[in-house]
Amino acid sequence: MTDSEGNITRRDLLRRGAIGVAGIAAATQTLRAAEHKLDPGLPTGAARSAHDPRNAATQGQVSDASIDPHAFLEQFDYGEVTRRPDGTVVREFHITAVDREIEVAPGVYYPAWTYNGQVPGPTLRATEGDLVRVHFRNGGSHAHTIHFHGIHAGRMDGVFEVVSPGESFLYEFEAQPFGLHLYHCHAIPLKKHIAKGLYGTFIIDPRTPRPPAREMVMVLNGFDTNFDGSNEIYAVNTVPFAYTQRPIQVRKGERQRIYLVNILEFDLINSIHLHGGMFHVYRTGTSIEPHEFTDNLMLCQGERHILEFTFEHTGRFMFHAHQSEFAELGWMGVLNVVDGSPIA
Ligand SMILES: [Cu+2]
Repeated sequence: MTDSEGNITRRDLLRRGAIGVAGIAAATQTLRAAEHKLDPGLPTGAARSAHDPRNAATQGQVSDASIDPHAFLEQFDYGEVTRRPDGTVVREFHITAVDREIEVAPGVYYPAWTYNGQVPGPTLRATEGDLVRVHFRNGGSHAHTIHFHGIHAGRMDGVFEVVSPGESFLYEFEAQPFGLHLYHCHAIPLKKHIAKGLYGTFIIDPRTPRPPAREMVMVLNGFDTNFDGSNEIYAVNTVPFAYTQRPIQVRKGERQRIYLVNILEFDLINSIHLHGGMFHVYRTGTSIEPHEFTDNLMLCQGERHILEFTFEHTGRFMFHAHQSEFAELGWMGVLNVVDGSPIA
């Protein structure tokens, strides 16, 4: 239960069925909370499959996450749309930075900094050539910005024009190039402003749309719940094991398109491994031709790619970080492939 210095390690906590520790007292409290949430019908120490979702390191459900991980998968914010006389589409988005405590695992609360109260921030979506206008208001207690990846003027880059609490800024640029981008705060210390939750996905669709598919956004993130400069929790879309406890329903024969963004702080690399199928990789989403066909992909910080795959078999298939430690601390999910009418 302790390391050579007598401290509880995150791995030990994991084995005991809890994560998130701010000192031993808090850890003990967390363990008690977790024990209360254990399934009473399970015999103590009974041998269960290591992959049984009930063996996940968290038990029970979060009740106050900033997002519903299942709804978030398919939530796209296209903004308020108007058209200029020359036909240009204008998309207006409103984003407010808000300090908010969120429940990142059952009983584990994290004092996040958020865009619009949620982590990740809303998934913004435009089409190549649109005029994007983002009305940013800083309702938080620290200075923030929004730095968009993509092509735009220096003043719109969200680095040097820092927005103080109570102030606003209008970001305006043409959406280009098409691809899978992201946005995040660029105030310093950068590591802190990102790790606290100020990030989101920014999709620019090509003028000629991609083929029909079931589309999902997966933001790979984590939380340093004891502020020691490393993550105690790893997740897809904030809530660890959300898609293990409740698998994502997928139709056999239907094309799946994942917008995969790695915004994990503290760990230099992250990865995704898919079971039972192989995926095409469109690196940074900036090509309509795939670059690679694989079942395992590594992503550095800020790297993001579009993945496409179609299941040929029904059944439950895991997807997870291939760093086993990340998987066991929350970055793990299940796709439940069923027969049905594919849409593509
Ligand atoms: Cu910030």
